[in-house]
Amino acid sequence: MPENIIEKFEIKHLQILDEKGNADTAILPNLSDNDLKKLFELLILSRQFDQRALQLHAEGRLGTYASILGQEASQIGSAYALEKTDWVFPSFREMGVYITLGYPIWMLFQYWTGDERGMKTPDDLNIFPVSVPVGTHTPHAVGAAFAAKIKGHKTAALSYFGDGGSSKGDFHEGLNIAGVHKLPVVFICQNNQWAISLPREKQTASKTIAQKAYSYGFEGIQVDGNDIFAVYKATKDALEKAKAGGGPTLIECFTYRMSDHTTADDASRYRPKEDVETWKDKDPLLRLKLYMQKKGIWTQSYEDDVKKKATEFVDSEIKKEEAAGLPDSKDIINYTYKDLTQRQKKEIKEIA
Ligand SMILES: Cc1ncc(C[n+]2csc(CCOP(=O)(O)OP(=O)(O)O)c2C)c(N)n1
Ligand SMILES: [Mg+2]
Repeated sequence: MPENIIEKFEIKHLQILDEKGNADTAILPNLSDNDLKKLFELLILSRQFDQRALQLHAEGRLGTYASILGQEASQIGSAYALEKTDWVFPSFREMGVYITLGYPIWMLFQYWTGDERGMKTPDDLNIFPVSVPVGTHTPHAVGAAFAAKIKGHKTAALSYFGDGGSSKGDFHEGLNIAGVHKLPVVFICQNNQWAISLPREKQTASKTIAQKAYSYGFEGIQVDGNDIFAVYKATKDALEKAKAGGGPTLIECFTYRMSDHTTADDASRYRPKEDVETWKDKDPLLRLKLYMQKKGIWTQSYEDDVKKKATEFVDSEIKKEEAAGLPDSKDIINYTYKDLTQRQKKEIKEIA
């Protein structure tokens, strides 16, 4: 009896902009010079935020922080493809996403000092608070997509998580339901090769994370996560497909965590220095800069000016955050439930 193949799949890897700043014009997304400058400026601003957060931590002015260094294109490229009405469910390493959506930077600093008021999302932004528990927000994104489908809203939900997050039950439960109901949801896995000290090879035996989508009946694609054009294009296409009733997509952004896991970690204890050196050449910011230079829309004075403005702006946001003062100590009890329990009423009196 001949064997009959009843299912086949293949995984594409999308790269548009290479390490030398050359772009494949046949598949280049439609981005104006103004868009390119905005992307470049967002990359610089996010990097400045990140560096200042690390410095503030070292000075004891900020709590434990998770750096985004090296992952900026995955975050900014995908967030730039969103419409205002789409819903975003981030993990804890998505400061580039918040910044691209226009989240107040001083509030991001506030959050990382341990002050939860920083996560009181402004009313006009559809982004959920940081999820520190790994992966638990993916079912939330799926739920939001289900609601949008039932209500007939033309919106999509987007969940960000890491390679480590793809091992969680929440990931599989979320993708399964999304596939069954063909929901308008986009899953973005930032495969930065590490989950704290656990390397990608120990996370899963499958060759890509993208291929996991096929188990749930929808498309998965791997993109060069340090190529802002590839990330933007894949996300835009996936969002359009979702809103047109075509169902979910899993996008694996193949990237690298250039920093320690968080400020509480020391990656030099478990990963080779040479790996980090190799990835330096793939820097997302350098790549866009080289492309813009070839196009004649980058000059050194333009970059100096962008950097100066980003530095001044981030510093002024830090001042604003520090001037906001400490939260009311009763808040720790006030927002646990809608109404205070008998015991909480007693406790709150003790604080006062
Ligand atoms: C449910 C849960 N388990 C464990 C942890 C501890 N933890 C924090 S981050 C992390 C690794 C996450 O790796 P990955 O999903 O690849 O994201 P990355 O940190 O690389 O961005 C772990 C195990 C947690 N926060 N939540
Ligand atoms: Mg990871």
